[in-house]
Amino acid sequence: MDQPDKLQKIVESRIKLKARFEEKMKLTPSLADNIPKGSGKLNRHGMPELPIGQTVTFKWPVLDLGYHPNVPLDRWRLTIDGEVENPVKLTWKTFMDLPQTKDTSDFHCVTTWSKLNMRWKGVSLLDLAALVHPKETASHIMCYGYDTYSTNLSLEEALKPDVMLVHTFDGQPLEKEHGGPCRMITPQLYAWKGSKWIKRIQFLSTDKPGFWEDRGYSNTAYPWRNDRYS
Ligand SMILES: Nc1nc2c(c(=O)[nH]1)N[C@H]1C(S)=C(S)[C@@H](COP(=O)(O)O)O[C@H]1N2
Ligand SMILES: [Mo]
Repeated sequence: MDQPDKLQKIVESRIKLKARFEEKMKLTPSLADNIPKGSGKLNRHGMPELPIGQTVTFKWPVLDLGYHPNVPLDRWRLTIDGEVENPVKLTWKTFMDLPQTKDTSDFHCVTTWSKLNMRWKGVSLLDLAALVHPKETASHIMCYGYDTYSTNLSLEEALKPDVMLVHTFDGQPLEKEHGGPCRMITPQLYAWKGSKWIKRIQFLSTDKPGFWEDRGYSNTAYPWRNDRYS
């Protein structure tokens, strides 16, 4: 298939996926909550800019398991597999050939700092899902990092338009300490749901806990409900 045909296929598949998860997505906290808890002006999602218990930081702290894997671009691979019709193993080139999205969003760490208005560029998870065609049975994903990290998400959260695999922050390549060359971001959930140094996205037919979810953190991780621990 040549490039325009491939893009056309992704666009068609994206529309179908959106329709398939529309109803479930409406029931997620960020769309269903009438009284999100927080303060400050309303953000782009119509929610108070600062979720309850959070403080704005202008710096960008580094939080992880302490090991920063080195992933040169020529050795970088992203596997997307599990409950999908078309599993793929992308190289940096095939990843960068996918539709590129720019977005500005916020970052809320469960340790109570929030960094607002971060400018990202990357590939939306919705487009990656459109590429691999999740089977009808697919309901969740598990994301794995090159540092052995893992974190899980429901598809109704993962397919929100601001969930992305980003390679560029503020016009510069994402720094290694923040998960470069490529990490995931989940702006409407606590930031631990976004794996740095992302290596694999596995589609699942049942939910299962990732690294922090297994260690007492909330499975749903919704900042405007102070939903930190389970
Ligand atoms: N691979 C990987 N991803 C990870 C983590 C990790 O330890 N390993 N930590 C998570 C946590 S708890 C947070 S708050 C954010 C921190 O991202 P930052 O270091 O860029 O601020 O990354 C998340 N993603
Ligand atoms: Mo965190």
